[in-house]
Amino acid sequence: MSVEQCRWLDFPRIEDQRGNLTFVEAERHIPFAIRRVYYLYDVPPGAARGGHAHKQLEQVLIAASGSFDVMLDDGYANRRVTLDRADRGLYVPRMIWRELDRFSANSICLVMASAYYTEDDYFRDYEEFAGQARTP
Ligand code: T46
Repeated sequence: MSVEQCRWLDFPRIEDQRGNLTFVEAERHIPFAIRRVYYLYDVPPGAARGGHAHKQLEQVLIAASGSFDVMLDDGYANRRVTLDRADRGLYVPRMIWRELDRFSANSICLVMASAYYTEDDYFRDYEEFAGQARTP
């Protein structure tokens, strides 16, 4: 996997005088079958989340409110992106280390995931992850 395979997904945005509406349709907008949805909220100023990679899990992250940064690392290269639009998702494939920080006040990180939660799917040690990522 490469950080270049992390990509933006643009969702429909319907605007009217009452505000905006964005919808996400499973097979149409998300490149995997959604098995789980979770969200990060009430993140205190200066806090960081993530700091791990997944062996198999694929995810789409959305800044449903506010903004935050995601640092993506494939074991060779890294890339930092800002999520600040509720109508745009970031697709993160398996075997990408991620770290989330710079959460704005009242931000919400909404995540759609390809599998149920299991701790067995996590690399929580960077060197262990990088060793595996660099193995041909
Ligand atoms: C990711 C970033 C963006 C569950 O019980 N079920 C779940 O679905 C999740 C995601 C977590 N948990 C438990 C596991 C830990 O005891 O909640 C606790 C905190 O999880 P974690 O430290 O992994 O949270 P983050 O915010 O560092 O990472 C999460 C996801 O784990 C991860 O896949 O990409 O959000």
